[in-house]
Amino acid sequence: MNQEPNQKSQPDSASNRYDMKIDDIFESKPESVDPETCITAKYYLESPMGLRNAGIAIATEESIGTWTEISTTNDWVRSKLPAKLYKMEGGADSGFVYIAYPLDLFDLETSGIANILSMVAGNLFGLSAIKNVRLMDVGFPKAVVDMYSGPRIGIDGVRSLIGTTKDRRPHLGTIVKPKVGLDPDQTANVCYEAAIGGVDFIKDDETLVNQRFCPLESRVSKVMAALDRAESETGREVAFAVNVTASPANMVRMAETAIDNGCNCLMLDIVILGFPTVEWFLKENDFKVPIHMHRAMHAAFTRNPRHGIAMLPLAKIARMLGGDQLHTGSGAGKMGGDEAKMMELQEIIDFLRGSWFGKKPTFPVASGGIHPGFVPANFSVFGKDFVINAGGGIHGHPLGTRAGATAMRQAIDACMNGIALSEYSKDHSELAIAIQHWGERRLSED
Ligand code: CAP
Ligand code: MG
Repeated sequence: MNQEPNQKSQPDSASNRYDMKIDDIFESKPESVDPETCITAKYYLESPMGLRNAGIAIATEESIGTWTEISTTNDWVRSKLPAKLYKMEGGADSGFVYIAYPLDLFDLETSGIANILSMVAGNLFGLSAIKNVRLMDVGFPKAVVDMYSGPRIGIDGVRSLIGTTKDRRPHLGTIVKPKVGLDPDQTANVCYEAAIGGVDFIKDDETLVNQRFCPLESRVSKVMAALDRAESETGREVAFAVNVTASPANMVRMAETAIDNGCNCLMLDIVILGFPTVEWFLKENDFKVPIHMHRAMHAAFTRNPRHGIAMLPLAKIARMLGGDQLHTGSGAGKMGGDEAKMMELQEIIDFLRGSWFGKKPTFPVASGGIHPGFVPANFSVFGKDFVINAGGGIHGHPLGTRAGATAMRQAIDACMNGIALSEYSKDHSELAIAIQHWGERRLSED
């Protein structure tokens, strides 16, 4: 229900401390907000001061106001820079507010994503008069999106690397497990087994970088040699995403080392790195390999449905900065969730693969607690254009990694052919053993 801000009634005390005239902040006609000249943000909030005053507080705090009247604002500031509360949906004390931040507010050239986040996701989370607030979505105009490369390789590029341009099936990925501890030779052996078993993609786990027990240079050269050996037997290239999450100077050095040793994919833990570092790394370097974006730490602020930052804004930033693959959450797994979570997931998937100011699409990655029995549930959410990752779901197969990868491929093939796992497993033993071991999440129509 759209409740137009009522300009007549005076806001209560909580908001009129802000040094703003009401018409500075309210855009009473949502259609008059020009999305080409603003960054827009949608927030869910709960506040005893009411939806409208809470929206005022955010718009004011994040643009030109503060908590009290000040004598130093001038007419130019008031005319050019106020953020505008332009739409509200919901009840008196909770619901959604939409705020437009004029591009003139930002330092897009030198500060970039840092400055954007300092406004649309800054102090507002700590405003004491707002009980809960969650950034649900952010809208970037073309002028902002054009400042970034977006995915350089994109879904089609990753598919042509792996050789699935024609059959466009989901890519099968795995994470070397144990997540840390294997030496380079042991890591290479796990990768060889997974490649022979049928994976398309292997990644370092998010906590493995260049530890003494598995130095990056040695790991990459041995793994790539093992994958070359597997390719000579299977005819299939496998991408290996090397985690280079580190301080900027070390990231570049490690990425160069990885590339020099044949690496064909780089992985960044984007939340841990921080978006300005990701922005810098991808703007200053083009390693000409897919960039796999892991989102470890995201749950610190994406998980609570009433407070924090939803995954959709992170997904938009990730694609804009240049992520070729992005972890999105799974349709079933250890980090899956309820109906609302599934709706959010669908929105993220649709965005990543949708058209967006000419940017290449980003491969959504389903991961976390996935095993063959969970493939149909993920397939029903993601369709074919996604990467389905299984770590424990491959290396925990009773017959080992190779059989685990084969079982996952069999589950994918069953879904591609519209055959229930219970049927398909009758003549695919690795799948049958996996289902016996972990069970399966049946779809209602099975
Ligand atoms: C999966 C994983 C990934 C999670 C991250 C892990 O391993 O390697 O980091 O998928 O979650 O460490 O949990 P398993 P998300 O397959 O063994 O669970 O993809 O939701 O960001
Ligand atoms: Mg992991």
